[in-house]
Amino acid sequence: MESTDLSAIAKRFDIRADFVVAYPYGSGHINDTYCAEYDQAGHRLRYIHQRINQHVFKDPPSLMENIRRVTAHNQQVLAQEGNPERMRRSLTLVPGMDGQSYVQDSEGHYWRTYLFIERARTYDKIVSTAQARSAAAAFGAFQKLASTLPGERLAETIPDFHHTPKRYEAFRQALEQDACNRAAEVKAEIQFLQEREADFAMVANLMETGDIPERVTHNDTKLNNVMLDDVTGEGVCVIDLDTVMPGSVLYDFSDMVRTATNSAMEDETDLSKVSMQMPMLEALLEGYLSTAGDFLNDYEVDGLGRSAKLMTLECGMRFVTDYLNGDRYFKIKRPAHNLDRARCQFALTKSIEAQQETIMQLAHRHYVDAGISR
Ligand code: ADP
Ligand code: GN1
Ligand code: MG
Repeated sequence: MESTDLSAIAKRFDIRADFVVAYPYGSGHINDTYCAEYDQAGHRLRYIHQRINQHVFKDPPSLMENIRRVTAHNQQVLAQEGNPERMRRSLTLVPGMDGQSYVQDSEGHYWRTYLFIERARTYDKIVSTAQARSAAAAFGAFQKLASTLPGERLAETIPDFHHTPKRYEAFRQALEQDACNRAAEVKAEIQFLQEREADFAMVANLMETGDIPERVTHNDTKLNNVMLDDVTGEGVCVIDLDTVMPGSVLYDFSDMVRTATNSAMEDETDLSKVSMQMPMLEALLEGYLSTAGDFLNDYEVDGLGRSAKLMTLECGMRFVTDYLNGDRYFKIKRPAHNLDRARCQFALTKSIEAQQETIMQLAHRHYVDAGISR
């Protein structure tokens, strides 16, 4: 999109500054994100403008209502705590000129604007255990803040988002339809998934019985959805709130494992480079339990290790499903991108499986070490 179009969108938000320039920003797979620079009486300010992906999110107004409630609640709690950095610690929506949390353009697309979190950045690949600890502590703190959200149940912005057995059903349908004649290319992946069918319901079943409680969770805790401070490396702000909705803390922890322990990029094609790095997982446990440990029940604690691989497995399955469907969901940068991503996730799944016993021991030890009493 041209920056001239962006300037028309920009005018519709309540920004007391002159639009200067806008450019595509970040490496998210879903929304169209732009960083826009403004001049406010000689001072350069940045904002994030985002066009919501309506193919993925069918009901943007209720999605925006979720985000409005969650961000307002977080800001309120941080203000009550007297946090001097509260505007950096939680996303802040900039309303439209009409006071709404979004604006709609002439083509019917929904746009929203956030204050730009300065002096912090996201990472597509982990560099240090300190980063894993900080990211996990920030996601745990986010869950804790969300646990006091007042009002009715949040809308499910994508129904059954992490219901892994239903994701497998979608995979099987895509395979049956084989809309792009790609099924022959994914024989190894089909077998890989068939061999693991018994694992798919490990969280869904316990949620159905109520042993694992439904909580307000983030549901997309990939490493590049948390901003780390440029100087201290601390987890400053959790972003990408489109999937904040009812879920399980185990989805959040398991997705951290997927993105923060991988020794390679999400789409690495040299699979010999892909492995689950145990020191990163240990740092995730430490960081997560430091902020979220005191509200977890026994099933959740047990599940941290047990379901460590689930989101890696599920995400790989989603990538291969999208490949079969003709790449209609995730943004791609090359023809077989989704297949590469899937293969990388499955290689990582195998690496997690190979280290499962140690993961269970570590999870237990860290929980005891955290000295959490209930
Ligand atoms: P997507 O849903 O497509 O992943 P995100 O909301 O994660 O979109 O945004 C994409 C990228 O834009 C992020 O990874 C981050 O680098 C950057 N970003 C998003 N919101 C902000 C913000 N408020 N301040 C600074 N950078 C941001
Ligand atoms: C998408 O929006 P982004 O890039 O942070 C996806 C996640 C996947 C992830 C895989 C709404 O996350 O569920 O795990 O890609 N988000 C949605 O990288 O589907
Ligand atoms: Mg994102």
